[in-house]
Amino acid sequence: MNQKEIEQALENKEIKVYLQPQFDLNSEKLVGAESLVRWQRGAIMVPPSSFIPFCEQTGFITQIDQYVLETVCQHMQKWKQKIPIAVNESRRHLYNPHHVEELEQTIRKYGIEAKYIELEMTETAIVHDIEAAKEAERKVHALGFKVAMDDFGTGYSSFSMLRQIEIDILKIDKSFVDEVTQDKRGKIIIETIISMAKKLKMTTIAEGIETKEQAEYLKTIGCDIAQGYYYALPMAIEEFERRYLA
Ligand code: G
Ligand code: MN
Repeated sequence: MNQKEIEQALENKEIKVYLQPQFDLNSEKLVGAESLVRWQRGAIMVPPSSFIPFCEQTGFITQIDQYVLETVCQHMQKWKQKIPIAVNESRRHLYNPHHVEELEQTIRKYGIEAKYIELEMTETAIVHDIEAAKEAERKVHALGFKVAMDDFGTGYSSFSMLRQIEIDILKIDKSFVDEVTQDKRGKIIIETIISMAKKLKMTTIAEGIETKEQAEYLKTIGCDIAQGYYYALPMAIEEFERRYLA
């Protein structure tokens, strides 16, 4: 894979935006979705893990992120039922002084209110440059966007970071969810994360829920929102609309 191939893939619409629904753990109602990219290369579906790191390196990720936001806004514009959609934000954006303006221009173009867009920053990106992340958080919050911390628990110094930066939504990484039904220590850790998040007034989303047992357990410990294969795989936007918004 090289730069030219990726650029062409984006141009030729081989890079697709998928949505994975998120459900309220108590009511089981749809409460949002995360947008995720897929590269449909002929018959092959290239997973994001094999092209996103490359795009992060070259900086092309900023164009992919912009394409995702634009595509999501285009669709949201026609939805009657308003639900928030999460988009993943590359750490690259932290260093682009015009990025926040671009975000605002894009949502304005489609008449989307900022509160319906959740910007996911990974814990690792935030730790990497906490000052830049704080600045970005302040600016996007001033415009009304929601801020989510992605992959919580996989990086380091997560806790001190939560003190320094204002986060609306905590996305608890799949690795915690995986262990939750077998492991007593894992249970204590995830319960504590959720109770802390509540006290800090953050919404909690558990990622990568694959079994009923995991869902039941997360519900009993007060986790707010669920996302994972147990509920639904990421799907094409048209399918998402058909299944959930018709
Ligand atoms: O890092 P981030 O949370 O943005 O990435 C989410 C990734 O996890 C996506 O690629 C998505 O397809 C994948 N995913 C979502 N739910 C599940 C799940 O229940 N099990 C597994 N193995 N992967 C999942
Ligand atoms: Mn994410």
